[in-house]
Amino acid sequence: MTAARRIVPPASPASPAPRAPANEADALVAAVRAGDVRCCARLITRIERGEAALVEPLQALYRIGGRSRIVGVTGPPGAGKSTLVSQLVAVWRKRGLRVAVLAVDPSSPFSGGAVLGDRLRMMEHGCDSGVFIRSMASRGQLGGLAKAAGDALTVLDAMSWDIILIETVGVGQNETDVMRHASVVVLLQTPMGGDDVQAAKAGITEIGDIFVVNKADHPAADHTVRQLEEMIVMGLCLHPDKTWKPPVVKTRAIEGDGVAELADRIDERFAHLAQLPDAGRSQLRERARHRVAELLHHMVEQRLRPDDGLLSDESIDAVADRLSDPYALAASLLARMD
Ligand SMILES: Nc1nc2c(ncn2[C@@H]2O[C@H](COP(=O)(O)OP(=O)(O)O)[C@@H](O)[C@H]2O)c(=O)[nH]1
Ligand SMILES: [Mg+2]
Repeated sequence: MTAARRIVPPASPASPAPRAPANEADALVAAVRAGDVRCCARLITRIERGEAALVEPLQALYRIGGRSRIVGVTGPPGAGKSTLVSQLVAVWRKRGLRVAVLAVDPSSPFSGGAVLGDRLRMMEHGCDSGVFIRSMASRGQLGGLAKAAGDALTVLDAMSWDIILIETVGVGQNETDVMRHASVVVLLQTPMGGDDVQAAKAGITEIGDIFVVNKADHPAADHTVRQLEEMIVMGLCLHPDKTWKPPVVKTRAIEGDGVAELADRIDERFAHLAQLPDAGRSQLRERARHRVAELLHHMVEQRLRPDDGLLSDESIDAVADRLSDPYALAASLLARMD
């Protein structure tokens, strides 16, 4: 990706004549559109708290988004994701691109220890106004981390960063869900001696558009690269786009080796999606469908909270005591949800 091929101009106020916002939602939307990074950070904090009042601004922000390239980086803990993300940011900055990073780390619920580590590692970008870095940990958000991450992406996307990078630990369903917001997913592996690769075991290889074997300084790196390549040829990677053969890139993130090549491969995947309107379109539809399903799930969950009053203790007791059944109760609750 070169500066000349940049598809998105730097964020600038989209409305030429700023008017006095009628209410708080308008003010938030105007600030985000104008690229106000501090407002954006505050908004993400409110999203993390699960504030219901944000629906209106998020609706407006979603409608003006869609121009950022969203790239996901996932893989097991300690594989070198944060190190690689920081290096990718450096490569893209050199290419003249503005980058936002959302590090989603469910493993640090309270202390934020791992997240703090990520922040420190990325500090070299700390003073660069072309970079925005934000961590999200699961602080018991209502509706879960994946939903909060989706809302945060809506905010970042509305700011028209050239690239939005999402980093998650590839271990659970939550993380796979977060990756579904990305157009291009980079799956990180570390070298292993055995016959198997972690990716196959983790069962998430179908979400990887590009495979990275990091820690290329390790003696087993080439072996792991070959194994991954074999697995891809054998079709075990189950990539939904049959016209795309996921490349395998070897990196040494601590030194930045292979990172420019990875950025090129990411570029190629975006170019591939752009060339194949059907693949690009079906991916957009899949992402939209996922957003709707995720929100619907969240809305139903909210309605089932004890303080909502829809689901009474008596009706639950009736199911527990087998006087009623969960099928009938679920159907009647659905019918009563407006
Ligand atoms: N030997 C080696 N170590 C690396 C490499 N990349 C990252 N590391 C180290 O691996 C550890 C975990 O890295 P981190 O980026 O925090 O991994 P994450 O948990 O996947 O985000 C750190 O100590 C890094 O310095 C590499 O290419 N080679
Ligand atoms: Mg990390």
